[in-house]
Amino acid sequence: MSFRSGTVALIGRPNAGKSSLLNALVGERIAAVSSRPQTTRNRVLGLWNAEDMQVVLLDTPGLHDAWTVFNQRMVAVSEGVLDEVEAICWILDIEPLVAALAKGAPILDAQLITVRDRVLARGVPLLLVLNKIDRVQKEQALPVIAALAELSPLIVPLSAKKGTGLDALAKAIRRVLPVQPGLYPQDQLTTETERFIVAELIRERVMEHTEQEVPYATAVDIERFDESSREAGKVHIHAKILVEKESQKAIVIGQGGKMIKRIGTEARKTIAGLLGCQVRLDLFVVVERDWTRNPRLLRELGLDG
Ligand SMILES: Nc1nc2c(ncn2[C@@H]2O[C@H](COP(=O)(O)OP(=O)(O)OP(=O)(O)O)[C@@H](O)[C@H]2O)c(=O)[nH]1
Ligand SMILES: [Mg+2]
Repeated sequence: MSFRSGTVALIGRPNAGKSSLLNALVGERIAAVSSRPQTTRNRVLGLWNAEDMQVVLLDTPGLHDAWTVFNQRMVAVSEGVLDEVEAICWILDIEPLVAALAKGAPILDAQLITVRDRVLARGVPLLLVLNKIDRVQKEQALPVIAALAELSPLIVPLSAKKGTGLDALAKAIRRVLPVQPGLYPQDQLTTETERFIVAELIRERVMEHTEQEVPYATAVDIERFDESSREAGKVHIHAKILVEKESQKAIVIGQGGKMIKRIGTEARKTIAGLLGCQVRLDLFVVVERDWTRNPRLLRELGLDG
């Protein structure tokens, strides 16, 4: 069978499951996933290596109404990615679409129509992924597929979380990729640095366990990534969790240090899985006022676009 490869953007609303899908396809936890919207802040590249194709997947920040400078930058990142790809994979959470049809409302609300228009304007093949299929009945999914059929002939219902429907997505993507060799070695998972992924996996745990504004006031900076004992199976990581206020620092640390301990324990497990070795993880919570508006810090954190 001829080998195909190419670059595909994963775009969609915050929380649709783009990063979950990236991880499911890559087969490793490389992108942060949390139940909060706007978890992803950067473009994240993952390689989906199948026997007969290599897909360069670009995970993106969720497309939403940008209202702060920081969020505008996130939307700009997603828009920019659309210029670099052979195909666009638009991830939609199927649950609200089922609900819209049940109410007799149009399947795409105003925000989704904006996304649709931006995507169609690119003129590259569009695949629709209806994610979270595990949350609805099959009979409910069929009318959604019918209602979206005019947008694309390539519609794949799946569950990124359960890993079901991925074969159908592979088939659909193969149809739109050119016959050409892969750009990267077949055993490579990503071009992101381990440092970046580790920071993301720590931030993911903060986002999952904190509430209100705290998830959005947080960034993670890896101060030290000591690999001197890696051959012996050990890595020592020193990471700073940046917040904007003292009150947020207190929340991230938690009563008696309970919260930071939980974040550290969970993050360490995932990081150890990713690095394939033992990990010592030291976390420090630091107040850095206005880091989301500080160009120097944004640059240091790779968040300046
Ligand atoms: N039930 C169910 N939940 C899912 C599925 N895929 C993702 N989720 C959950 O949806 C939430 C959001 O997932 P993410 O992968 O972070 O979504 P995202 O689109 O990357 O979100 P942003 O980065 O904020 O734009 C998480 O709680 C996931 O566990 C799925 O197939 N089924
Ligand atoms: Mg994401």
